[in-house]
Amino acid sequence: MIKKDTFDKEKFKKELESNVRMLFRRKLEEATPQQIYQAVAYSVKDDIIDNWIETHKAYEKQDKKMVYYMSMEFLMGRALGNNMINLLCYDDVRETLEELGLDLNLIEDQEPDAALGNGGLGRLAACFLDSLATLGYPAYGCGIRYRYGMFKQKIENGYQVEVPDNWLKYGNPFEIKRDEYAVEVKFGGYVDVEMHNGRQKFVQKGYQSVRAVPYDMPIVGYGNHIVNTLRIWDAEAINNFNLDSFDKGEYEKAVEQENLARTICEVLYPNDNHMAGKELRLKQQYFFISASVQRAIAKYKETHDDIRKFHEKVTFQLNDTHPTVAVAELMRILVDEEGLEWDEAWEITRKTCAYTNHTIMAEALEKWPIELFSRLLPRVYQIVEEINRRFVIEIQNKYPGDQEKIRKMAILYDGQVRMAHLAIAGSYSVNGVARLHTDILKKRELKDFYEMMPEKFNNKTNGITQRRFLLHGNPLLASWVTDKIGDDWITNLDHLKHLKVYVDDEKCQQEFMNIKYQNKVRLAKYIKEHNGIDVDPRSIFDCQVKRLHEYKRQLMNILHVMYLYNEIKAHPDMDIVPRTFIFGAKAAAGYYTAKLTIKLINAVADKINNDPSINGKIKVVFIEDYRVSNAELIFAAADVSEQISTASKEASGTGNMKFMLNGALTLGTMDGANVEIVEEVGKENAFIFGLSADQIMEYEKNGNYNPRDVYNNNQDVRQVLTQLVNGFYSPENPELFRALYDALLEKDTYFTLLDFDSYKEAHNRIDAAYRDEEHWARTAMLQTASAGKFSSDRTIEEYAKEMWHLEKVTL
Ligand code: OAK
Repeated sequence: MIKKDTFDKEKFKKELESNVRMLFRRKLEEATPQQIYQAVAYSVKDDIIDNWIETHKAYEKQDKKMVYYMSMEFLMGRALGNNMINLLCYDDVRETLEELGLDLNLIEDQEPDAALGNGGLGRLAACFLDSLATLGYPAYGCGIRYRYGMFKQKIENGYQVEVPDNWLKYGNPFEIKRDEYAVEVKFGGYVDVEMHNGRQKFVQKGYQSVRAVPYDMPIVGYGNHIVNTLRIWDAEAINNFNLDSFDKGEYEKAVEQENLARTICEVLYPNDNHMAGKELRLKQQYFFISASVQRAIAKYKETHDDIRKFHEKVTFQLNDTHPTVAVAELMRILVDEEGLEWDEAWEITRKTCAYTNHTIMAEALEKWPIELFSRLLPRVYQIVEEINRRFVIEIQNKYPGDQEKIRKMAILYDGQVRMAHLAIAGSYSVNGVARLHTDILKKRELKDFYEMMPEKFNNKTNGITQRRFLLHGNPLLASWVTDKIGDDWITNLDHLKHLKVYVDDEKCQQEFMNIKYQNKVRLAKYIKEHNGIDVDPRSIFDCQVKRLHEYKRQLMNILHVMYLYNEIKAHPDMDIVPRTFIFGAKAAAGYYTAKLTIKLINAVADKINNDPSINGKIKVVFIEDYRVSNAELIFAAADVSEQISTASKEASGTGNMKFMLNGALTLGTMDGANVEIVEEVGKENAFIFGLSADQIMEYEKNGNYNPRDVYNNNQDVRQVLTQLVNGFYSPENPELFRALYDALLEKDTYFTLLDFDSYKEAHNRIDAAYRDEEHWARTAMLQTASAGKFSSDRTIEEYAKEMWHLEKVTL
């Protein structure tokens, strides 16, 4: 048991009043909910600060190795509730606020989500920071302080409309600007060679530069007084020019530098699993990497005098290829600024960097045109050229005369810089994020690299933090679990297995399902407020919430709903367990098919929800602006978790784990981490369907799948497809969904039609299973009881022990 810190209610009330007075010149009774949120947040921050200072002192004193988790994205969600949970004061604060007539839930709702990420990769980074702090590992998250995070999604007339996310509008009470650590980052210009002490020195000249200024956010460990740091960089103009200057060149340069500083951190690119190839994006990458690497080296040098041992105290984890320019930037600093020889610098770099791959989607593979890369980063490009030259020699030595290998593996090829190849060449570790995914990397995507350097490759199956996704998101279930098995699960999720002795206990089953019911009521209320739709909490809540992407097959889900609707219309007395299909998904702003799928879901929802003849047997809900904060409500309320990606395409998935932890049964393909989920819970306790990854890859290789064969032989499929183009769901424009129809019939890249029957049959199994209340309750409990493996604490322990070789700090 972790002991609670002492909490002084009266002191907290006084602080709150004083904060409202100081910040807003108001009395508590006069303050707006937003002002009360700010005041509470500042009180909580006050609780954090001393621990934050002490943690960093301890790191310095104990001189432990530090991981820098480099990521373009940190999808943090809200901080207040999470910080209070980890400070062990959540219930105390809630009670104290109640005494003042205030509702903590409403106060938490005032905080905008810190949505500095798109989806899986960004949220994983956030879970990892929580686990690193909770486990006591020295760590920094390094990222960008986007002025606008992931856009807010509005649904207008069924269409997604993107609204800017001005998350900093009221300021961010938890962050601290650290002007003292600002550094300069240079772009463009050219490279000059100068002689220094008889040695050639490469100097960038004629560049534009910005001032990178870090903002620190505290990452509170659970109940251990540790506070790590998420450091996000903002860009400011370097104001070293004279505004009165009549020198036209100077003046123009100054204006350009101002513009550069203004644009660099303006907005997060809203693409998930997709590379847009925009120049500004490369600027963002180099901006935060150069700043982070410069700062990491400066910090190291404050307490160490031998740069050759840098890798003994520092490791850089590269979250996909987006931060890969770190490999070259570290080389640049070691060679140009620290004066090391190439070979020494390369050894240090290779021992410092490690790369995680998060997708096998070809369109996500980062490749930058050499023209752009070398223009923007002239010195860094020279270094990449040299890395490539030497890497090609290595390949030649290993495979003499094999030109094909060079074509496939070189870093520079066909006018492009291949970032994954740079990452692999410059790292000591390359990992996938679920067993199946890592196997596919080894066997297919990165086969040549695996064969050449097998020792680098390893798997780290993803995980999620139970502190946010059970303790905070599902307080009823969390306290029930604690009543049954104690609270060790909060920091050791394996303990959940002790719930297994209760799965056959009827009373426990009832308690468990009663909690699920209350969470469904909570979500139903949210849906009523936000969508104006009445949903029945006794219906099966069947949920698919994740980014909208063709490979994730939201389209297959809605096609199946359309099929069910046809069935009910054709057989009005059909006996079916009422079902509420819940969707939540943002589509990238420029992703046409994804946006059209959102329109289709909403069109189907409108028609079905307003058809009294089906007696509410099925309902469809599209939750607007799916994000971390409303996700917590959805996971807690779900009966069925839809994880239906085309096998081999979803690297891992983490939503699947959040649903499982909250007792939802998986309806899924054998893809990503679903494979391991099924392994933990037992195949008989999940609804598995569809082609296997091997089968899919076989079809892809042979090109012998023709969706028209399914269309011709399957009456149900034919009917729903026809309804896409006959105006059934879009009478005002029958052709509206033509693009979806064509994509399915012409190619069906993601095997939706081929998997449809098997998917339908899995849904039938769900219908049958739900009728046996006792069995369902048992199976639902088993999900929670089997979720232990999927804690990000386990994942981080694996990274820390097997890759990073970190030691825990002691306070
Ligand atoms: C985003 C942009 C580029 C490349 C990958 C991503 C991404 O979000 N990938 C996702 O990462 C998650 C965390 O590892 C996985 O669980 C998802 O399967 C994967 O799609």
